[in-house]
Amino acid sequence: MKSTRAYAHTNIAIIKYWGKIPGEQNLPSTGSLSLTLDRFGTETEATFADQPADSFVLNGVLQTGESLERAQHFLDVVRALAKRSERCHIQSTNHVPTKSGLASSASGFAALALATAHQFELELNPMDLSRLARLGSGSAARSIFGDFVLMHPVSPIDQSGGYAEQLHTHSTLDVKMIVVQCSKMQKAISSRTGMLHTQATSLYYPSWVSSHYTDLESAIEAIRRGDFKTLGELTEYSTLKMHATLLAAKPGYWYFDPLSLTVMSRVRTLRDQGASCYFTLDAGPHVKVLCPAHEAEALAKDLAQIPDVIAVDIASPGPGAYLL
Ligand code: 2P0
Repeated sequence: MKSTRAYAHTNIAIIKYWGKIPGEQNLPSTGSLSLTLDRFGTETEATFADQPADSFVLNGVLQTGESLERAQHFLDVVRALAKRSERCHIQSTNHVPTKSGLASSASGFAALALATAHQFELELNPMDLSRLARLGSGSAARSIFGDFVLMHPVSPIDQSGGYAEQLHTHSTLDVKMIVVQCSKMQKAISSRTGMLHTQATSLYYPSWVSSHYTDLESAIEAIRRGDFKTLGELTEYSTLKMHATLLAAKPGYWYFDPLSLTVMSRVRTLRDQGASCYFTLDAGPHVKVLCPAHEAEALAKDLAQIPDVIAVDIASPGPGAYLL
């Protein structure tokens, strides 16, 4: 097989993942629940290459340093699983701003997992493909699947869990996610660095971990019932709780900009005026707004009028990762 190409969409967590179980497995300390989007994603091609080490080109730029090392480490795992030794050239294009809190590592490692698993002829079921993607990036485990996705929490008894699965419901919810881009800057603190710092120093971290399970269960239940209001309230609750945990680290830090706060305030004002819309914020300044599909156009139009907003896109629930 000469090369394999795969595409994965980004996903946005409704109930957030933040923090890791110590060890090499990149196991999350919380479960999470996300929506895979039909906008934004990563296309990746894996090719066997007669060269001494793996190479990695992202958006046309040959990668070095940490970015290359993460890809090489991931390929080492795939080679070990496949009991093979070929080196690879990886070519990726992010159709999403990189390192800005728009989950480029989620789509990036999901596409890399799918492309390399096929390239090395690994026969993985979807759950194990999700576990493989998690080794690259926790949120990538969710981008293997489409629509609402549950990342199972890890059991403290036997460490089972740690893989994602599409949430099979017959929900009547018809939602959109409006992505409001608030900055062109790349984030200064990577999610990984931020998580480790938070769990090492934040006064609120133990409560963050112990309270997530209830949020997760309540959100799943809300989706099943088609209860958008409860799901929206939990979306804001989880993101604000996560960011409060970061603020309570030592030193505290944040990913939002003044513009992010302006957008979040506007979402609350629109809600006071009768709209159904709830914000969420990840490890970057962009604000995502969950809303019923029929309200998306009007809300997006309103949010686009906020001065300095860079772009507003309406995303629908999207598919899981696929081969091209
Ligand atoms: C999430 N985020 O649930 C949370 C909310 C950002 C904020 O997962 O270290 O890039 O590669 O496992 O997956 C971003 O963290 O971290 C993330 P690693 P990842 O979407």
